[in-house]
Amino acid sequence: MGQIRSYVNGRFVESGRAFENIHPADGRVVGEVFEADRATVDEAVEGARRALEGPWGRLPVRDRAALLDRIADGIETRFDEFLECEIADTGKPISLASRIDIPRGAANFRVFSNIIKSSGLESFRTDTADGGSALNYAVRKPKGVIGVITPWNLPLLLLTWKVAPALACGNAVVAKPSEETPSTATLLAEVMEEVGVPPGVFNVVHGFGPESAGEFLTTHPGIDAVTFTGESATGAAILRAVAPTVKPVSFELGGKNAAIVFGDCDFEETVNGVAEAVFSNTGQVCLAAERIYVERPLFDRFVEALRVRAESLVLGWPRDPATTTGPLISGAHRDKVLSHYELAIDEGAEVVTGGGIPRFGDGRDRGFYVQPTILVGLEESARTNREEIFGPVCHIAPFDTEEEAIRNANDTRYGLAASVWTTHLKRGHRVAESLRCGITWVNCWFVRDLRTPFGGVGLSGIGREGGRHSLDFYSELNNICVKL
Ligand code: NAD
Ligand code: 6OH
Repeated sequence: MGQIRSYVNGRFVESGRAFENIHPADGRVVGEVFEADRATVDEAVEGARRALEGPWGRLPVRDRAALLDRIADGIETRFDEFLECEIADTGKPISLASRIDIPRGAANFRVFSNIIKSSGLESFRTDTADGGSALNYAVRKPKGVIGVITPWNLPLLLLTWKVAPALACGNAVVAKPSEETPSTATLLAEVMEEVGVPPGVFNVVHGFGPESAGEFLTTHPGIDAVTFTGESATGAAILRAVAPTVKPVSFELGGKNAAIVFGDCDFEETVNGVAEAVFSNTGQVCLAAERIYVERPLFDRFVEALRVRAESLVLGWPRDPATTTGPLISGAHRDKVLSHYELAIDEGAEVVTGGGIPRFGDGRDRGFYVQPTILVGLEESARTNREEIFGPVCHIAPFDTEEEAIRNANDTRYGLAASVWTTHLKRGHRVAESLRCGITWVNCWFVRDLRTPFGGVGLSGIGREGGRHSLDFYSELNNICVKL
């Protein structure tokens, strides 16, 4: 995207400091990002506050919804540019970005346009002491200026997942995308401008977390709520930052997700599904399965089938339609993933496949690829089974009873997602319900209905978004009690 500027109060602005935007497939510099300083963040927040006081704050719901539809149209009109930008920033395969990332960017706006149009609220008729009655009903109001902070793994998808409901509820937004993936957020700002979103309603500030745009946002007294997706440790830092100004938060954090494979599963469907859950987006998905538990009679056959799957992945250039697996996001993240591969070996793991860096003999050797990796043989207590790795890697362990599988799956401080693979109907329901997490799939993975609650327990987050759960976070309810 060349030079990438923040979008503040309806203007694209530069600043004195810039950092490089690197293409993860070959380490090439593909752009320069101007870092927002404190004054720029102040200007964004002030612009957002003014927008709330202007016509945006009085816009009828149907007009807000129509604007969301136009934003979705705008993303679709510029689909190929969004695709190019997402690929340049992340190195993810075109097959993935064109199927998931960009379409979901548009879908998030359409879905919340529909949801806000059709949402209603509860009312109660209340008996009063004088023998009469009162009518209670709630009205929904915007929360104010929402700080949106998002990660690099699904940049447009995760940004719009928060921006769409925030705007649907009538808020103004200051968004800080990840420093690794600034481009699609900037393109989204262009779309907002093109379709007539008033200045100040949507702002983008580029930069890092600590002592940069992220922290300027979370500590800003003019920000009314913070919604964040990213690492659990960052969530903890943000909680500390918002404490003095008591801002509400919505957090979608890390995961160490389990997949439980029973002997009665549909084998082909399960191997396909688990391979997707482990390796898609090069394992850089908060919902990815990193701990696989397989009923003992099926264990050897399953490990072998997943090995064949892992070895057939195509680690290619992002624009090659045949590529299934891109690089990791950065050299630093690759170092982290490789250190986990080494740790697993130190802990006594047997490496079924992978474990290192692939060699290509071309520019990809300067990129951040790692081999898809399968590990077996570790204790449950090993760090490899405890810490989120966020790469194309899983550990597979056998189990003997349903109780043991549930106990192991739940033995984590995280609790985002899980999957259960079985053709036994009652068992599917039973096991799903006994797992301590926010999202459980049975015989599938990452099948999304945007009306459903999405979020995690424990280290995996605070609150739920999706459908009316998003409306509840992005608005304040005012209960009105009328004596009749
Ligand atoms: P990260 O926490 O390092 O960064 C996320 C965002 O927070 C970035 O925009 C970053 O600049 C900003 N940030 C960092 N420190 C900050 C601070 N002190 N104050 C304010 N902002 C700050 O996460 P990441 O490395 O970009 O993404 C990977 C992590 O995100 C993984 O742990 C993954 O599990 C998690 N994740 C979770 C979900 C989910 O829905 N639960 C989705 C995607 C990613
Ligand atoms: C995390 O990496 C994936 C999160 C997915 C969503 O938030 C979603 O709405 O599908």
